[in-house]
Amino acid sequence: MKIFIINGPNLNMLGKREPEIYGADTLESINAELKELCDSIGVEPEFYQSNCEGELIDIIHSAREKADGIVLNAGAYTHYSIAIRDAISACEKPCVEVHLSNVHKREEFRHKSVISAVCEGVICGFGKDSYRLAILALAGK
Ligand code: DHK
Repeated sequence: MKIFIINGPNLNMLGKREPEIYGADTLESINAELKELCDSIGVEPEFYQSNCEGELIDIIHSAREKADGIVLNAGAYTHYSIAIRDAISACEKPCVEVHLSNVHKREEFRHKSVISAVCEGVICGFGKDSYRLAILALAGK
């Protein structure tokens, strides 16, 4: 089973960016841990990060042919990108929406997600473990 693990805007800044909200780990170290998890359960991960909406859309489109599922932290695009929502629909692969922080405890504009309705499920608030839980859910573990 192949899973695309996709991070959107500003998530390349993890470790430096508001660590009290997003944690002290870098994206690189989180991805290294997720790779170990994937290896232990027979999942093949591919990791992507982009700050550009169009690039994220291209990556999601490519999952249609190349992946069995997607773990997606779309960052702030979660809250307003209909284009990313449409890409998830077009891809026709199960997608789990992930957030490090509990967006519902934060500013009101983060309470709304335009992508949840086209995702299999949503996991938020567990820091880097949100990604682990999403991988386990997709893998049916
Ligand atoms: C990450 C972001 O960059 C924010 O724009 C979202 C999400 C929350 C997170 O918690 O991982 O609102």
